[in-house]
Formats: sequence, structure tokens, C-alpha cells
Amino acid sequence: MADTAKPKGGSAKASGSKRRSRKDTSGIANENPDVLLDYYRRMLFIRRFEERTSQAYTQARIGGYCHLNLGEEATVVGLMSALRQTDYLYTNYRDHGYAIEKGMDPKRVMAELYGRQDGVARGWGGSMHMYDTETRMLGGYGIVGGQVPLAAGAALAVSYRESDDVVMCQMGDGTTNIGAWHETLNIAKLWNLPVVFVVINNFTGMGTTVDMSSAEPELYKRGSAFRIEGERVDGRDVLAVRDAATRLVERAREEQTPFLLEAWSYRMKGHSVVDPAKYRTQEQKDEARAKENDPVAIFGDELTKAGVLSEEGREEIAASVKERVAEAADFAENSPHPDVSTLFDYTYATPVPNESRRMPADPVFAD
Ligand SMILES: Cc1ncc(C[n+]2csc(CCOP(=O)(O)OP(=O)(O)O)c2C)c(N)n1
Repeated sequence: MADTAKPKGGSAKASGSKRRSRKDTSGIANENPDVLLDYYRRMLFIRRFEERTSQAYTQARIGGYCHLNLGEEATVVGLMSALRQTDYLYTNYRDHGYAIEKGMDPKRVMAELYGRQDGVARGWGGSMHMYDTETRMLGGYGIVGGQVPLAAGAALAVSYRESDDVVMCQMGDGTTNIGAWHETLNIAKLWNLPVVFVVINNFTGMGTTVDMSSAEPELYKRGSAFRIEGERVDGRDVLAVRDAATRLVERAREEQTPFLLEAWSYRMKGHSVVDPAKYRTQEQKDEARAKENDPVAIFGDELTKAGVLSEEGREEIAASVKERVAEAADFAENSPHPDVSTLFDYTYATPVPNESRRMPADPVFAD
């Protein structure tokens, strides 16, 4: 069981981390510069996409619950770089970056956020329910832990069909205290299912810290009750996440058995767009937004220092990302609202009249 980075208990302090040293850019020197720039571009895209989402939400263009990947960009890009296109992905409601990274068109992801007809789920799912069978992003779940047994089910199907695909199941730290999490890990190991459970430890489930809620705050060890090997990685470091995830995904594929990866990073803002995070002290807020904890800034600076990214190149990437995000927002803005008559389509197996005056408990079908 590896411990490659070490947050102190459940607090937002991350001292003692054995992260790849930022002064040492030798790791970067061995990488293909185009790949590195691609990671940087993708991380910055998620950052700007989420900022735009937050803005659109405050302008009431987006409704419902809305959770952002701000501060988790390196984890999202690192994890998705470890998957093959045919591998499956399940996530919690903090899913926008994952949907884009798994291959969904950002324009259609934004349209989904706006609740419009061209959205990936025709505007009916919204922020928490990005879903697309083509790219094998199988959701986007609002119930904490809801995705965990489903991911095991998909892994059972994969193994039953003797395919060599792997299922990745993303979740937050709070999810590890949901009953279904324990049941699923048990059966996943018992039945040797090719699934990698990934816990994004941002130190809090809403406002409850890990050490307030987990008897074993070293979350990657929690699979040991089921003999599932775990690793912990610094989720601010895109290369470290990619390497750890690749290692476990490939082992799951080869050995046909589950693994557990914990990636820790800071949630830059509140739990959701509307949460002012009053439960955090000013010091904790500053720490969560500090430049040295910002995965996008860290990586950009590393690339600049290693001579991979010039100031000019940085500006160019920033401009093209800005343009693509604006395009996504324009696309969403111009997409029509779904027609009210389609409200119950795909909801029930049998036709249900869209009777807006029908009250709860009124019979669905008239005699
Ligand atoms: C079964 C269930 N209980 C409670 C909630 C309310 N709730 C929504 S998000 C959340 C916190 C989950 O935290 P975590 O798993 O750490 O994920 P994060 O938000 O940090 O990504 C809670 C309790 C819910 N959606 N589902």
C-alpha cells in the first residue's frame, strides 16, 4: 500500500507531502512537450469553464444544484489521461470537468447546464447528471455514493463479457462513509471486478471534515478491510495523478481486481456555487486558494521554468481557452429550451400524460 503524499488527518493542511519536488523539473524533461502543453491547456479549460459556469449561475442562466471542479483540475485531467476511450466512468455530481475530459463536447455540456435542448441529456439532467453512452461517461449522480454500486455493476458486465475495459468510479471523501461504499468494495473484491475507485479527498464533505467523520482518515487504507490495495497521490500534480491512475487502471485490467486511489487537493470554493463556506476560517479559505495549492498555476510555472511554455505561449493558450469557453456559453445561450410537452419523455416506460394541473397522488391515467 503506497503513501505518496500525506495530508495531516482530515485538516486542510497538507504538510509532509512527498509530492514530486517542484524545483526538480527532470520529470518534465522526460515527457513529450506537446503532451505537457496539452495537459496544461485542458486544465486551464476546465478552470475557465467552471468560472464561466459560476458566472452564468449567478446570472440565473443555470438553475438547480451546481458543483464545480475548481482546484481539482489536475486530478480530472490526470485521471482521464489514464483511461482508454472504451473504459467506463462514473462520477458524483461534481462532474463537468470529467464529462468534457471523457470526450463530451463542452458546448453540449454547457447547454446541459443551461437546461437546453442541445444539452448532453437534452437539458433534463442539468449540472449533476452529465451522461453519454457514446463516450462511456455513465453519469453524474446526485445521491452521495449512488454511483458506487452502479460502477461495480458495470464492471461485472465488463468481466462477464470478457472485455478488457476498466471502470473508474470517482467520488468525494464523504462518500467513503456511505453504507453502499462498503458493500460495493466487498463484492468488488469478492468477485474480482475490474474497477478503480477514486476518492477525491478535498478534506470536506460539504462542511464536515474527514477527521470529524472518518475513524480511519487515511482514506486509501480503507479498502484494506476488503483486501483492496490503495494508493494516495497529490491531486495538485497532474503527472503524479496520471502515473498513479495509469498504474492502477492497468493493474485492474491485467489482474481483474479492484483498486482504490485517493487523490487529495483543495476545493477552492464552497461545496456548491451558492455555498459561501462560512464553516471555513479565513486561514482555511486562503490556504484553499493559495497559488502554491493551485494545480493550474503550479503546472504552468513548472512548464515555464522547464522551458516548455513561454510567456507568449501562455498568453496564446489563455486566449484560445477563453474563446472556446465563450463559444460554449454562446451555444448554450442560443439553444432552445426543451418543449414542455416532452417533460415526461423517457421518464416512465409507459406513456404519462403531461397534465400540468394534475396534483400529487392524482391517478396518472384517467379511467
Ligand atoms: C445519500 C445522500 N446523503 C446526503 C446528501 C447531501 N449531500 C450532497 S453532497 C454531500 C457531501 C458529499 O461530500 P463528498 O463525498 O466528500 O464529495 P464532494 O462534494 O467533496 O465532492 C452531501 C452530504 C446526498 N446528496 N445524498
